[in-house]
Amino acid sequence: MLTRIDHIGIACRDLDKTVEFYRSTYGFEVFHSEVNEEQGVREAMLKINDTGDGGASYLQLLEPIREDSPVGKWLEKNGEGVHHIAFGTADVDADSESIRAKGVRVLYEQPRIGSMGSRITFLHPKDCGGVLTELVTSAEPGAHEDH
Ligand code: CMX
Ligand code: CO
Repeated sequence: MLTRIDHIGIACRDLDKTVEFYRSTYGFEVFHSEVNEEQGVREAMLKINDTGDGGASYLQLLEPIREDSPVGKWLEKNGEGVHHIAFGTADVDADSESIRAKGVRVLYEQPRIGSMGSRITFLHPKDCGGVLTELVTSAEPGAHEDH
């Protein structure tokens, strides 16, 4: 069951500058940052609020580390802006299978590793009204200490 908006993914060309915009404009601080080689991004997670399911909602600021990555290609075509939304679930495997059974293309056979050791998959934007949609199951508390 999908129980929260886990994050909104925002594509940018300069992560440090974008982090500074969110800090100076809204007062949001970086909760966590990392490079995800497989996804081709350098990213910062800004925690906005806790959620009723025990999780939290974030902004995920994304700078491509390769031009031919999903975010690199998207930036080239669209410029900076909202790239995807992500729903949180306790069981990404079950939810991706049930959504796949409804005829929506799930991009990965098995979930992959996302921010902070989470497990993630994506639904094809062409099957979701033009919205690239991610499903996320957070790592167990304590599984990823690198905040
Ligand atoms: N939102 C909405 N539509 C998108 C999109 C996005 N973010 N990215 C691509 N599309 C659309 C394109 O506009 C294009 O539509 P048209 O054919 O009408 O022009 C179509 O999808 C195909 O786009 P493309 O540029 O040819 O790109 P690809 O097919 O190579 O890749 C996708 C598209 C969704 C398969 C790829 O972006 C992907 O695998 N995404 C999942 C991984 C990802 O986004 N990782 C970065 C974030 C990591 C994280 O959140 O942790
Ligand atoms: Co994301």
